Amino acid sequence: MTEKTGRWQRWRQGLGKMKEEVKNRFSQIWNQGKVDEKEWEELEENLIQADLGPQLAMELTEEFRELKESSPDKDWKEWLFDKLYSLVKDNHSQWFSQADPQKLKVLLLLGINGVGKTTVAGKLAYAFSHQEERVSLIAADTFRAAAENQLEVWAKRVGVHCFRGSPGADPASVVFDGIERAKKQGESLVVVDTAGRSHANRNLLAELGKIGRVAAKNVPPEQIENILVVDALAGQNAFVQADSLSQVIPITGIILTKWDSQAKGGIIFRIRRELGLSVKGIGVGEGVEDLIPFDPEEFVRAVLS
Ligand SMILES: Nc1nc2c(ncn2[C@@H]2O[C@H](COP(=O)(O)OP(=O)(O)O)[C@@H](O)[C@H]2O)c(=O)[nH]1
Ligand SMILES: [Mg+2]
Repeated sequence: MTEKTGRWQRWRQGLGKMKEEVKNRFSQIWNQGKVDEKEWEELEENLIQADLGPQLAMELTEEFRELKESSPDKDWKEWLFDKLYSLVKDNHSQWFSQADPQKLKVLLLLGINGVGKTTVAGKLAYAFSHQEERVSLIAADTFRAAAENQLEVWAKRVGVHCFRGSPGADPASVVFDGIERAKKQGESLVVVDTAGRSHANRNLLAELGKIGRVAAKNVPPEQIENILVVDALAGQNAFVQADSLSQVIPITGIILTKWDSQAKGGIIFRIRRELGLSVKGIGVGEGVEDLIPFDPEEFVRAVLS
């Protein structure tokens, strides 16, 4: 199997889990005569298990129940498609949609430790350099030399420059210097890797705010994407992370990682509904090409196919 087909296969496998939970259950309930209270509750529970969250699970169950009871001649699949699609159709999958292509763009990666920020930085540098962008990486995770080395390995693999500050440098100053350098080099995009930040650590959060302000001061807002990287398995935690980080920096989109390790997919609907943030990409492995762009319509079709 080539790396390319493997990547799409892993994307579909993640969908498969949600399919089982969601589609099959809807189908079963629709086709049976009488549905008792317990079965409606089970449907709701299944939707929660598929990571749609309690609010959406309740809403879908109630609306589906109403449809079954009042319009049994309706096409429930069409109803479900419309319902699910309405949740994701306004997702802005495009990067930097208002940006001036002549000017430098900055893509900041945020999130807690271990979610896959550094890996995403490498994958994005790869993807963008194949779209005619002149890309460099900035290592703003200055706490551990190992973190910078890891980014440097990605930079070599992808064939882009990796900007590093002096050991222990203030990350905001590294971002400033990295942006200056990229401008001088006539580059079109810098991808900034940052240290993991838990919502519990106020100092680190304040520092992230500072990084965001340094970028905002040197680059116009339409040239900046502040991307929250979350593990697709994070469930409720993803929402806690988004909440705390958005208090120090304006989040412009989300990348979900580790889709290949038992993700359930419902989280995408929940992110749209509860955070209103756009999903920009999905990580499906550790390879350089294992980042899938998010297409809302294709996603819903695949869930219900
Ligand atoms: N299976 C899988 N592993 C991933 C993915 N993205 C990152 N990883 C792994 O997750 C671990 C942490 O990634 P890293 O980029 O260092 O996370 P960071 O701490 O946020 O920078 C590494 O072992 C990565 O190889 C993904 O999409 N799928
Ligand atoms: Mg890292």
